[in-house]
Amino acid sequence: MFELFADSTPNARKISIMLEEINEKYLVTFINLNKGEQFHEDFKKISPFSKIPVLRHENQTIFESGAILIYLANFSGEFYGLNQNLTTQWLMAQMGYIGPMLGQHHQFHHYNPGKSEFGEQRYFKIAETIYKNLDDHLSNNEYLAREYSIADMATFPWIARHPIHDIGLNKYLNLTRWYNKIALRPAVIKGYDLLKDGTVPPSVN
Ligand SMILES: N[C@@H](CCC(=O)N[C@@H](CS)C(=O)NCC(=O)O)C(=O)O
Repeated sequence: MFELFADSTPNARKISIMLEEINEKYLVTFINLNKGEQFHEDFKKISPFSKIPVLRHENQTIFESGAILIYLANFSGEFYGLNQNLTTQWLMAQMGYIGPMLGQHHQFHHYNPGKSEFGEQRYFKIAETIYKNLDDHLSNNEYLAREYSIADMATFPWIARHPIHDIGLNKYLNLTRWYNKIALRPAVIKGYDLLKDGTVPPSVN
């Protein structure tokens, strides 16, 4: 049995999607970020930077969503792809670039508009470039790393925030094709609804 410490955010959804994909049972322990529960001393013992997600399995806990996905891929023997270097490369691109940059775009463009014109413009442009670069790559690749893998599971919940990005996902045909295909997977639909409150991946208009 796995225990996932999470709130309904893209980084946490990566893990619930993977747990559904490998058909493992898991309990979600809700860490309410708005209430600052990530800063509780007990939680800090398993998450030194006070971030979700954290996964508990048997006698160990793991923080950092990329590390958790690799752990689960090794545990299950699934979704690391035939070429693990390729999968790791795209997973790390999500962890080190796509996630952090789109996260800044959320902050400046959506949650705090009007506070910094520079921040808004900088991260809007970067978000647009990320859409374009992913679209280019997906123009001759079905998935990020050949087969459907933890790299796609890591990236999907970030692109699923497209309604707040205001970039216009529908202009990027290859990225939209990839997004729609993943959004139809039963495990993705179940895992996306991490808190079981009926949340579904947003459709592309
Ligand atoms: N690199 C980390 C990032 C984790 C992260 O930023 N989590 C956010 C939610 S998506 C969080 O816990 N934020 C709480 C805070 O910053 O106080 C990972 O991928 O696990």
